Amino acid sequence: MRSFFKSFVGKLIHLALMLIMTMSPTSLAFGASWTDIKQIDLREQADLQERADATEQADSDAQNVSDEQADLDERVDACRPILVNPPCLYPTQIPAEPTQVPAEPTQMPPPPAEPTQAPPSAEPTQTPPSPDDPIVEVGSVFGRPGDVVYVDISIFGNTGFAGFAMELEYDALMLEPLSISDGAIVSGVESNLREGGNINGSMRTSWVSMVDPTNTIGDGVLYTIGFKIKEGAAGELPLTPIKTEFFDEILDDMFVYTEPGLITIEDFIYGDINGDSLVDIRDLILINQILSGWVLDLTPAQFQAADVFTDGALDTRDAILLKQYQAGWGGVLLGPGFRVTADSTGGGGQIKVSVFLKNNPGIAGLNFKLNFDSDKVTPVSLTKGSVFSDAITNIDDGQDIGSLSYVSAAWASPNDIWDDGLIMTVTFQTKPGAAGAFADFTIQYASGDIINQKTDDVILQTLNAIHIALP
Ligand SMILES: [Ca+2]
Ligand SMILES: [Ca+2]
Repeated sequence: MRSFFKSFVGKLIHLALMLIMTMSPTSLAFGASWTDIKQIDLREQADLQERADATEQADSDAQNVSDEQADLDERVDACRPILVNPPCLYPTQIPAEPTQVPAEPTQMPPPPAEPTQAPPSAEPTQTPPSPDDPIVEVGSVFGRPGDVVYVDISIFGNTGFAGFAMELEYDALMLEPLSISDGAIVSGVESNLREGGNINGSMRTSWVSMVDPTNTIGDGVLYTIGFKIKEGAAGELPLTPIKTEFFDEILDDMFVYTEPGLITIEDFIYGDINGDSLVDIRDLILINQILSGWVLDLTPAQFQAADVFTDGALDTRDAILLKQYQAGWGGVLLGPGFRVTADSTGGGGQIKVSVFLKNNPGIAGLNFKLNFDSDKVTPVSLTKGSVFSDAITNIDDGQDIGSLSYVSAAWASPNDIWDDGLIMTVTFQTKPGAAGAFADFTIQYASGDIINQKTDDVILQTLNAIHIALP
């Protein structure tokens, strides 16, 4: 086809030249010179050549298209065995597909693996977290910056255990654990606190019955942690059990339901009327201004702080108490509280420890412990005072008072009582070899232990008898 076209064009050029050559010079005289004709001839030749080239190019293009089609056909044929898989027509996508295909199967296996992993972890967690199981409860208490508060970790609904391990999370910026002591139902609780150093917000405790490796039964306090509330602490500080394991004597899990605790920081300090965290002469000036009828815009917290003789009114009794406190009188309590005194003037190696209630804001129910160091002293007798005189103590059921590790008192009434005064006096005998040693007598109670008739918590400060030289 191409060669035929070429020869045809060649013949046309030859005929044109012959025609021009046979024309007479006269016939040329009509309008064009010989030179002109020559130029026309050359232009025509160029034009013809150009067309020939274009034809050749078209021919070449057609050949290319034909070649590409053949190539495409060839690839379609190559793809046919893979059935309908259009992307394989494109060489760049062909490698991509196969690499995606194996990738998918490798991604697929994990999902079926997960469901098989889930059931074993789901099974143990489904059983324990129910209040119908034995409950391990972290106590909740109130306190102010600078106070030491005691938090009980107790068990209820105990089905019997031979060992346990617990991890309790607390806010290390706000709280500093100072002590850990055994509760009523186990002794010898170990803790990372005993190792010393920074335990950094995670207190670990463990206990294994070394004496008798059988189940320990009964409900009560496992151990008690003493926390110091750091200066600047505020708000509610959670005490969260993050790991709790109990095992019985045949080494089976005893699943327990855990209840976290809370240390609530009181948002005012009795006597600190201007709220600068200090009770000083500035507060005394303020109470005098209040009593003089100055119009001061007191907030509810400032009013509560000023009502140090807690009767719901600001009067001369509050001012007198604040002045006595400023003057450094011993045993002055600003706001409601327990005051513990120790008197060893009776001789005979005995010391009388008395618990008083001061600035009573109205109490309808109360339950507290008087803690003492049972290595150094033994309680020998107890007499009740004028306030809560019908309270029940832990010796009223006939227990041997000498075997107690603390003295507890509980009292309840349908109405608030407002009396101040002596609650009880416990006489202690110094143990042999402990004379001259120092002992602490401290009050302990938790949130919910002291309430008014509206069942609101009543917060009592504690002025404990600390560092008492034993007779
Ligand atoms: Ca102040
Ligand atoms: Ca008052």
